[in-house]
Amino acid sequence: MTPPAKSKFLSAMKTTAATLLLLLFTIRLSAQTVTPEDGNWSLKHVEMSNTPEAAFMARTGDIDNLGFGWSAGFNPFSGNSTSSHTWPWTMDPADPDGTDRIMVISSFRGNPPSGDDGNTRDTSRPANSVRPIVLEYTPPATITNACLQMFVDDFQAPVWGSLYYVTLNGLRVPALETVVNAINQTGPIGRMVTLRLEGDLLSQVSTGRLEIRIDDDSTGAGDGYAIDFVKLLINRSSFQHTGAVSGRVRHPVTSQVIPGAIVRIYDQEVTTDAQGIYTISGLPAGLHQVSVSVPGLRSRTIATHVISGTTNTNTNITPLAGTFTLTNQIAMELNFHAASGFRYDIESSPDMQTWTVQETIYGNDRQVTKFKGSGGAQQLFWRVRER
Ligand SMILES: [Ca+2]
Ligand SMILES: [Ca+2]
Ligand SMILES: [Ca+2]
Repeated sequence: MTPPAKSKFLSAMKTTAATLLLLLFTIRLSAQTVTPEDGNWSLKHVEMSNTPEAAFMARTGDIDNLGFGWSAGFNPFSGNSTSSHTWPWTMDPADPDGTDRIMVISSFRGNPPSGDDGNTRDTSRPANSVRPIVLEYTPPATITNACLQMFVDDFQAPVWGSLYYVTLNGLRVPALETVVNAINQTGPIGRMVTLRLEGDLLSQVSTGRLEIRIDDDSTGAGDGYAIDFVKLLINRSSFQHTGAVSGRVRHPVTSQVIPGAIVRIYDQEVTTDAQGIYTISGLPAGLHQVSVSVPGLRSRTIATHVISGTTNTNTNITPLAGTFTLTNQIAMELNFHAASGFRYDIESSPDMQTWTVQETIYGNDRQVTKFKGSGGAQQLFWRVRER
């Protein structure tokens, strides 16, 4: 008996739907990424030995861009930023605590001093509370070096005025604080941070449990962020994605180039050449801290990024001046670097003995130029003091 046309049509539709579902399932399966250095990206927790990168690797959190997935050809380990994604999103309850979820800083009380981001505006407590991320693993018997990588999303301290602190097993991690307080992710985009664990932090690695907390308990800023995954490498062999950083070191007061300054990124240290220029290559991709030391000046740290296969040529860095007397000239140009978090008093004196504050400048990581004249008939001396 021939089935009626309508039933035939329904049957054909059912077959098509089943084929489509099967196709979608196949695409999903084939889209699953497995690499020798990271294993199966969709696993929520991974421990591996003798990868191409290190003797031991542990990861908490799947590598899935908070569940949004990666665009074609994008590699999260390259050091590049992702494109923007939507927010908020539905959390996967299977994801490890602290990963793939929006976390709004705990000092936020609804009255942000400098505005707020979408993470803060479109989510509420307690669902968006900060959660620490815990990485548990069985560590190898001998640990000589360790590297922590995190894929971070939507950190915007320069925009909203947040001031993050980072702890690892309760210990402050200044290098990571430098990075997360400097990056402006201009919204919901992600990028990897690469941190060398040394000293006290390295000794925590042997405990087999690392608890990472990132929060701001002081500013009340309207800033929320997210972490895709945290990855630990112990006793590395070689990084799969490396790049270089170069820049120039200048004096904070005179702006002249400084030869012989010591610049340090990750586990490498170089000195600047006669033109004050340094280059460090073979660095693991990701956001990093750069520090500079010059005798007679205070060390300074800033953030930079390393992108696989490229050289980031603009990482210029100026050490801090400390308390200094600038000059005893008449009618001169005061030119100095005003670092964030410092106050600068511009003072004058008729005799280099008694100084009077004429102007105060609050540093915002910028170069300041002031022209100061003589005192007419009376000669005036000028100085800048960093407080
Ligand atoms: Ca996930
Ligand atoms: Ca944010
Ligand atoms: Ca994830």
